Amino acid sequence: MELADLTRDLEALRADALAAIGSASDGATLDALGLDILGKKGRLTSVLRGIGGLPAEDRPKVGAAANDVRETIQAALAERGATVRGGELAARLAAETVDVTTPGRPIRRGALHPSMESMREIAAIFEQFGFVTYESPEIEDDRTNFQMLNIPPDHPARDLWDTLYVDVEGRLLRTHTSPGQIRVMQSERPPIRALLPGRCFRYEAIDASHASEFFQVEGLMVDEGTTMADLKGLLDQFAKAMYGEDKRTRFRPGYYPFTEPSVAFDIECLVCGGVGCPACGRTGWMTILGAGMVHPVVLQYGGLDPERYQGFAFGMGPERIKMLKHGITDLRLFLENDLRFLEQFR
Ligand code: 2NL
Repeated sequence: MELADLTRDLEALRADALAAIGSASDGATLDALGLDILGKKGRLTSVLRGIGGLPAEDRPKVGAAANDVRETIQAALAERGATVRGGELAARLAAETVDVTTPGRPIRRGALHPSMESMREIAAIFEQFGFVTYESPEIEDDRTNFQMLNIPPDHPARDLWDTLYVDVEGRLLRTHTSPGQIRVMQSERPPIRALLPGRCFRYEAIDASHASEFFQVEGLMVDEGTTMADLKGLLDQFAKAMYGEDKRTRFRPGYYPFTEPSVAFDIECLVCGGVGCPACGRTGWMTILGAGMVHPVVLQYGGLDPERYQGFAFGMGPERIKMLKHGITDLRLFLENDLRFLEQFR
């Protein structure tokens, strides 16, 4: 082996390597080339194997030339590497771009049923007055649903609540949420401020204002020295919060077996403002709920001493509260689940 041959082989390797590196188009090819040329078992190593056959004085020259070739190739690998890897990154970034300005896919949200929404609106107002919401069973016993509310078995008032019975002796579907208030009185100590929303059931001939299933929201307050004036003030604030601060309200006499005295609570007609129109039967007033002072006998059934405690109670239909607000004239719309009706409350 001659010095000239080795030098020529080295130069050939350099030229060949630079050409291959120059035409490599991706990082993986460059990595393979680097290994093939400069690796332990690479082409440079095999060229240098010939060094052993050279005269001793020629060996350093070949060593220097080999180092120069190695550095040139390393520099070319690094430079080409920077170029192709930069291109690869740019291509990947372009391919994986997320357009943050693309409008999102609309999510179809659920909405509360208007009966539920109405109950929540009512509760939100009374919660501001310190009322706490309770729930109680839909299946009741005759005693709690009727007798403890001063409605004995032969009382004519039972005609007002045509009852749906269940297959268990003495059990029925509650006709109002009042039995829940009895349970609250039995389990809590005054001062009591309870709100009781819930589903009620009656055996009714169904028409625009009667259904066999409906909701009721009842309120109960019991404390020492509670008066009718407290009831009027509270309901007046409720009506103003629900229908507008400018609305006038009134009590007129009513009858419930569980309250004495009993009242109907009216608000000035939301359609005519009190002048009189077909919507209010030309009276100028609309009844929004019934109320009264809790009958002493009912307080006693609730475990409270009527000599010490007085209370008031009120009950309303959440559907009716919403019907008055929106001029809806048929209660059945709340039960039919017709989307054309429900969608209007989204
Ligand atoms: C109405 C009228 C009312 C009550 C409910 C009640 C409950 C107890 C004692 C006394 Cl435990 N009263 N509740 C009182 C007056 C009226 O509801 O027409 N609701 C739709």
